[in-house]
Amino acid sequence: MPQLQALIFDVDGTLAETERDGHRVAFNRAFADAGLDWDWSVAAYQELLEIAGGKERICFYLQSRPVSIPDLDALIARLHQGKSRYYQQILSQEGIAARPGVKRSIAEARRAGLRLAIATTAAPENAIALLKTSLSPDAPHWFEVIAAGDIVPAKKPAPDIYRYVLQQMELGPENCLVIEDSHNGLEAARQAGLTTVITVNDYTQNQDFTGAALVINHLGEPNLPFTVLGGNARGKSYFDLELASIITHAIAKYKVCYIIGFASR
Ligand code: XBP
Ligand code: MG
Repeated sequence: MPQLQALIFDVDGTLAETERDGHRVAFNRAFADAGLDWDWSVAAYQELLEIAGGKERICFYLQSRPVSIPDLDALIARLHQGKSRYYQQILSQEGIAARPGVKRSIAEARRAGLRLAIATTAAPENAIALLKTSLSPDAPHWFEVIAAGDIVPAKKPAPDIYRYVLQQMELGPENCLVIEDSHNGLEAARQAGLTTVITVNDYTQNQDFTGAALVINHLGEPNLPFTVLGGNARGKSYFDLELASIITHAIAKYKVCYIIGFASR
C-alpha cells in the first residue's frame, strides 16, 4: 500500500485567513490609488473569490463594468502590482496569523521527514510574504516546491498546479495529502488524483466539498478540537500525521478496490 510521503498546502484561506482582511483590503487600496471608485465589500468578495488569481479577479470584475478601456492588460497589471504592494504591507505591518493547527502540523511533518510543498493561485511574492510573516522568516525553505501564480497556464480549479507539484517532486498522487479550503482547490487536487482534507472558513463554508476525504473547520490543536463537517476523522480531535496517513492509505485502498472491482466486471 502507498505510504504518505508529502503534504501539499494551499495558501490563501488554508494557511491563514488572508482574503477578507488581506487581499480584499489591498485590492480596494489599489483601486483608490488609481482613482477608481470600486469598493469590494466583504459580501461582494464572496462571489469574486470564485475567480482564482488576483489578475483574473480584476479582469472578471472589469468585464462586468460598463466601461471601455483601451489597454486592459496594462491596467490590470498596474492594479495588481499596487495591490501586491499593499498586501505585503498589511502582512509586514499588521500580520495575519496562521490558522489553528497549521504551524503544529507543519512542524510535525518536518520532524518526521515528510516532504512539503505549496500549491497556490496567488502570486509567488505574495505567497512567500505570507509564509515568512505568518509561519517563520525561513519558512519558504521548508517547502521543496512553491508552485504559485502564473507558473502554470490554467489556475485552480484546473489541476495544473497540483500536477506541476507532483512532477517536480517525482511523486504519485497516492503518496501525498493536500490541505485546501475551497471548492476550486478541491477540484484542482481531485482532478490531479490527490486526496484532500478541507479546512473551511467563513467564505467557503457553504461550498460543495463532495469528494473530499475529510471536511473540518480547522486543523485543530490538542486544546482546540476541530469540528467534523464531513468524512471520518477516526475519533481524532485534531489533525496529525497519524490521521493524515490513515486518510491517505484508506483512500488509496478504496481507489485500488474500485479499479479492481471495475476491471473484474
Ligand atoms: C487564493 C486566491 C488568490 C488571492 C489573490 O489562492 O484566489 O488569487 O485571492 O492572490 P489560493 P494574488 O487559495 O490558491 O492560495 O493577487 O497574489 O494573485
Ligand atoms: Mg485557498
